[in-house]
Order: sequence, then C-alpha cells, then structure tokens
Amino acid sequence: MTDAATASLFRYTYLATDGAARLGRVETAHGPIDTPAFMPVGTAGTVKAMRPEQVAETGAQIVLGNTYHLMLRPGAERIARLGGLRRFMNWPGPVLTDSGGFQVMSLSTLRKLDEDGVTFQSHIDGSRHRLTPERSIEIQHLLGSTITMAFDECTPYPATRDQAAESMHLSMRWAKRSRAAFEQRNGYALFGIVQGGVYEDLRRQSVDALTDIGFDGYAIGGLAVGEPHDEMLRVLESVTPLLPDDRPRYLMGVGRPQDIIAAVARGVDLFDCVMPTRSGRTAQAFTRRGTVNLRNARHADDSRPLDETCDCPCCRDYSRAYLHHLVKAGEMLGPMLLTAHNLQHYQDLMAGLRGAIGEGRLTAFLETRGSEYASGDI
Ligand code: PRF
Ligand code: ZN
Repeated sequence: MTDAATASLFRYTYLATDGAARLGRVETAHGPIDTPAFMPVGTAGTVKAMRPEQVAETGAQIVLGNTYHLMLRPGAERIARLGGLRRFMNWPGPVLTDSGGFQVMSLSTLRKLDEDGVTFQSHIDGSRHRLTPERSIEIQHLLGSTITMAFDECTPYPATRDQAAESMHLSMRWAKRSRAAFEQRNGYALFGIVQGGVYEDLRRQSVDALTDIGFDGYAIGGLAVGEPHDEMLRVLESVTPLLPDDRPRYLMGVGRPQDIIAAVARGVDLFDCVMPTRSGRTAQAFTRRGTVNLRNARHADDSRPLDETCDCPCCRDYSRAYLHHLVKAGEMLGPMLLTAHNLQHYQDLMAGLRGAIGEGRLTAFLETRGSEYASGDI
C-alpha cells in the first residue's frame, strides 16, 4: 500500500458543528468511533464487572487500557505473545492505551523522575521498573493499541508558573521522542498530550510544540486534577480553538456528566473516566435526576426500576428493592448491574449530545440536561 493510502486509514471527519461542538467520526483499523464519545475504562484488561459483549451493548465503541497496570501484570511481552490486548480481553473494537506516566505518579511508590524517564516501584509487589518515552511506546505497540498516547508528565495542581513550565517542556521533549519511537501502521494512531497547568500562555506553547511535531489526535492532559470547575473550563476554552480541526480532541480523565456536557460544548470529542464503573461498584447510580445511592434504606421496599427512562438490563428487569438487597448483602450481581446501568447512562448521554449537535439544538440540550444534573444526590 502507498504511504498516502496508509495515512488515510486513521481519519477524523466531522459531519456537523453547533457552536464549538462537533459531531464526527473517527475511523480506525478496528472500527469506527462516533464522536463525541465516552470510552469506558478497562485498566487491567477488563471493564470491571462487565463482559465485553455487555460493554458493546451499551453503545461503547472503544475502551481504554493502561500501560502501567498491564506492564506490571501480566506483562506486555506476554500479552503480545497471546495475540495483543484486544484478543486477550476479547474486545474486537478499537482500544486506546494511556502511556503510564500519570498512573506511575498516582499509584506507585518511590518514583524518581529524570530527563530520560521515570523509575518506580510497583504498587503490586514493590518490584522496580522504568518507563521512558521509548519503552512506553514499545509497550503500547506490544499491546496492539489502536490509539497510543505519548508519554507525558501530568503537572500536579497547584503548580507555580515555573514548575508548570518546566514540566510542560519536559512533556514536549518526551512527545518528540514518543513520535520518533512510534511505528506508523494502517489505521493506528499516536496522540500528543497538551500540558501547561492553568497557564494559558504555557498551554499555547504546548499546542505549538505538539502541532509542530504532528500527531493524529490531541489530548488535553493536566486537567481535572483538583482545580476548580471554572478553571478547567477557562483552560479548555483557551486550548480547543488552537487545535487543528481535522484531528480528534480528547480530554483525559473527565468526568462527571456535567463536565462532559460543558467540554463537548467547547469542542472536545473523546472522554474517559472511572466514574461510571467505580460508582457502580460503590452503589452509586447516575440518573437524569441526579445520583442515587442504592445503599440507602429508603429503597428497601421500592418496587420501581432504578431509572424509568433507561432500558438497560438493570432497569428493565430489576427493582430498586432488589438492587438495595444485592448491595447490602455484598452480592457480586449488584456491582455488575449498577455498572451496566451507569455505562448505559453515559452512552445515552453521548448519543443525546451527538443528536443535539447534528440537529443544531445543543444550546437547548445544555440548558435542560445541565440543570437536571445540577440537582446532585437525590
Ligand atoms: N496525562 C496522561 N493521562 C492522564 C492525564 C494526563 O494528564 C490525566 C489528567 N486528567 C488523566 N489521565 N497521560
Ligand atoms: Zn439502566
């Protein structure tokens, strides 16, 4: 195949815009992704409590995996021998893998960062490991990742301007090394990650550095790390207009439904977050009227479904009383049903956003759905 044909197999096109929001589609070697899209988190090669078929039934088209967890257990070389992550976990669609630096900083002990990379101890058994841009890209290649993420440092919050600048420049040097280490293949992609903390001029420098290198997509990192909600929106508003409009934009680790809605309105296409899956395991359910805690005794005699407007297996076939019982009894089916519901809720939200953008009624959608979520716990 010619180079031109090779390059055309990973492609982002938008079909409609509404303000800064885009309705689009990403084509990959492993299938399409309709955007704006939410990617369920499958950290350790599984979307916890869900079989892949059930994940697909919610409407999810791509899942996320983690370099950090999979390199430690069961090991990237082993997964490669077993046919790659998609085959290993029986997920036929596209997979995006995070590059590891963020997880090293949040999970491992005795981390030591230098110009070349980071040395750390496993949170599982204390063994010593090293990640560099080159090794992270190699691991993601061994995993067979559809979308590989550049190796970066997520600047903590708060950070002084000097700290944020130093960290961002390191991430940009690592981005260049990530690009050089990445082997371009048909329908596979490498995304760069914008850093720079809450400083708009640093964010602009980061976008310039990444677009000079050239990536197949652009992620916005270093947000949702403790800064106030309006700070996140201010930074987003300053970054998305600078990004090339023919590449997908991914806001890493976000978020609550109201954060996703606000970011879509500002031009973001891809999201991932543990919130729907983790909440499902701690008995918290998302509904259009707010979050519901199934541990609460008020559900004990409630024969109604969790969410009348949802047609997931959990809401179709089970009562709030039964879900409450499962949670109280510590039964595994509780997390399974609540995770399925929460993922369905997130996917329905994304479908709603896509419909609204396509029909030019995003403003009305933001007003109604945004205020519904504002009610908090119900
Ligand atoms: N970098 C990477 N992964 C991430 C982040 C980041 O900044 C974040 C920040 N919200 C979540 N996951 N590589
Ligand atoms: Zn449901």
